[in-house]
Amino acid sequence: MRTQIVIIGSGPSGLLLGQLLHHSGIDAVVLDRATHEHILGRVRAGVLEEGTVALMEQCEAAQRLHAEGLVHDGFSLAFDGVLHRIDLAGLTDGKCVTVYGQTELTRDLMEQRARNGGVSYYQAENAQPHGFDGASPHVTFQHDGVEHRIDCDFIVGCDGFHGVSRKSVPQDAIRTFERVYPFGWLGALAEVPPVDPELIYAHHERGFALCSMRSRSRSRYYIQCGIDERAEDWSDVRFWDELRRRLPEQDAARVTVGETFEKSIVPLRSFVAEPMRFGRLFLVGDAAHIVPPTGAKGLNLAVSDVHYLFEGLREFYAEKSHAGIDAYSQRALSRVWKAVRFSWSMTMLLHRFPDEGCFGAKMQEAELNYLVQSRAATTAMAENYVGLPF
Ligand code: RFL
Ligand code: PHB
Repeated sequence: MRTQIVIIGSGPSGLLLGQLLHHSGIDAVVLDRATHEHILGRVRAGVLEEGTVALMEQCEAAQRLHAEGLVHDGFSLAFDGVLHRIDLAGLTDGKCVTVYGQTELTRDLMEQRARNGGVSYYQAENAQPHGFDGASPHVTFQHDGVEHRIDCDFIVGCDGFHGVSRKSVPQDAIRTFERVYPFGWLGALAEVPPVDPELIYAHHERGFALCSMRSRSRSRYYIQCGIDERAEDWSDVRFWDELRRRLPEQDAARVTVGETFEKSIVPLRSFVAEPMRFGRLFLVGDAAHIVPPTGAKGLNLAVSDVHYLFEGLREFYAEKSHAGIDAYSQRALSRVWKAVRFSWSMTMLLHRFPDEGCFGAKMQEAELNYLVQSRAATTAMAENYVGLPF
């Protein structure tokens, strides 16, 4: 079999790239080792930047997002028993974010791909990119017990942090940068109205907490926890108690409790692989970089990578120009590092770092106070949170 592009990974970045290519008449095959039910069972990101919404519109997949997504023009920081609202729109010339679950965005893109007759292989085993350092790249994999080989012009690794694409690159061709944080996030969903119409990021001596949502009737909450803890050890009673202890009293009193589901613990990490192109193989999204979720940047960064790569590939096929694909890695990384910095700084500001002692805690307090008193500092936070342009 032959196609123009093989995309390894059917998460949001692989599917979005597939749709954009389809709209430009460029053929792509998408492979994923998981089933599509498994992919749609994962609870992940919730906050979309305007650039992400615009790309969903560009591939005509934004109808449900516009109907069901919640547009937020602000969020709150909670510390010292008080909520401080960050007026995103007021500080950024009217920019907002949209709260719409990654699961729903992925479902919209999957359904659109199926309607357009795009070729996808789920449960593709042992996918392996070959020959990307020369002129004849191809991907091999097994599906339903049958060995497949797809020849192509380019291979795109959209296969997440644990995928095969980055691992296929010779060690001496890639450089990685990493920071692992000494805690995790325990996340839970509950079929209860959110405590506040907007998100609350809470800094507390017991640890960080985040109040988010999926709709006006479904809440998504996170609390900082130990890296070695187990979700099973967190009963609903313990979870709600701990969440409320970390919020200002009057907000804690507004929390509606209920049965939680999808309780799980995620580690927090910053990671970047450079470059993001190796001959005819490109890395996109979590395959190339990871940010801690504190800044709500991971999915949005995957989408800006898709934008740069799509523009490069479109130019390559329409104008026979290599300029866009040659610039891909440098353009993407320039935005990636800024989001890595922002996510790191939000993480450092809001979490409890047991090893940093009293001095570290005082520095966080001083920074939080400065942040909410200085329009310049709040503007910088708002500008990064709504997403830097791409
Ligand atoms: P994905 O979504 O991980 O998809 C990769 C796909 O590749 C497949 N795969 C393979 N397929 C074939 N062969 C192999 N060898 C393969 N190995 C893997 C996998 O099955 C999968 O389907 O990567 P992608 O597309 O780059 O998307 C990235 C985002 O998923 C991620 O950055 C975000 O979820 C991060 N994130 C958030 N991002 C935001 O922008 N805003 C948020 O509010 C936000 N909150 C979050 C988050 C991530 C979280 N977790 C769970 C880490 C909150 C959390 C709790
Ligand atoms: C979420 O709703 O899952 C979410 C929101 C904001 C974040 C991280 C996760 O910063």
